[in-house]
Amino acid sequence: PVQPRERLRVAIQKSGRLGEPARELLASCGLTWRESRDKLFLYGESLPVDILLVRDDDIPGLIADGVCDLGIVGRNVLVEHGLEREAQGRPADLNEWRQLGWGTCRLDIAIPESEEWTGPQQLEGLRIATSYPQTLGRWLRDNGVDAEPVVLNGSVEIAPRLGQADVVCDLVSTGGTLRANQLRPVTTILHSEAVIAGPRATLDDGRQEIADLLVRRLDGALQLKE
Ligand code: PRT
Ligand code: ZN
Repeated sequence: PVQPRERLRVAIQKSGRLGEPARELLASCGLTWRESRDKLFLYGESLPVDILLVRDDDIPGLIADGVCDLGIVGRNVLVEHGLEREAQGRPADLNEWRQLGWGTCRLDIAIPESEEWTGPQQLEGLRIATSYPQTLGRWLRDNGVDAEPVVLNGSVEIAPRLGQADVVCDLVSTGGTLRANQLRPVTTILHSEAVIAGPRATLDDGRQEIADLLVRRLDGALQLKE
């Protein structure tokens, strides 16, 4: 069991694409902080809210385990976590408290440029390189396609050239990376953006009130941006 905590803990990406905008968003809610010596923690000064700086992939697990209360993470990571739990026969534990409108990208199937696209059935029996096997697996089931996910944690786009896979299922924003690898996107399986991830259940020890306050300020900050 997790120790009682009176302060809210929010997990955000330490570096990467979502780290800086997440800090800016929290700052726009009036949160000020000082950095821990090891640079893993930002101690909130103006509100009882601390920030934990982590790899994005760890954010859903940290919330699920009760180590953190909220997180700012891509929907792609959150959905993959939920489907993974489902595959283990466990109930969904997290959901999207808010969508933030930035960090947008698509999880697309991409095939070699030279090939025609006739539809999902074309993927039957093929090897598909991806970092999102659960999300891909759901889409394949929904489309009645039997294909073989090849799980890679980086450099998904070069897998076809290396002969590791036939096609890919990867995140796309400008499409430049796919083009550079002679691949073209043919269908989108998930539309993603940064979201506030939180537990479905109410928080304990007075942290729900702090979370409500933070989310109210977030809503205000998001509205100002519109
Ligand atoms: O170190 P850590 O594990 O925290 O970071 P990371 O390297 O796993 O993640 P990072 O920082 O690359 O991405 C964090 C989140 O940003 C993702 O989970 C998405 O929600 C979101 N996001 C938005 C993207 C992209 N756009 C994106 N284009 N994440 C990755 N990409 C990659 C994509 O995988 C591909 O390699 O960028 C390349 C394609 O970009 P284009 O512009 O060439 O199409
Ligand atoms: Zn990551």
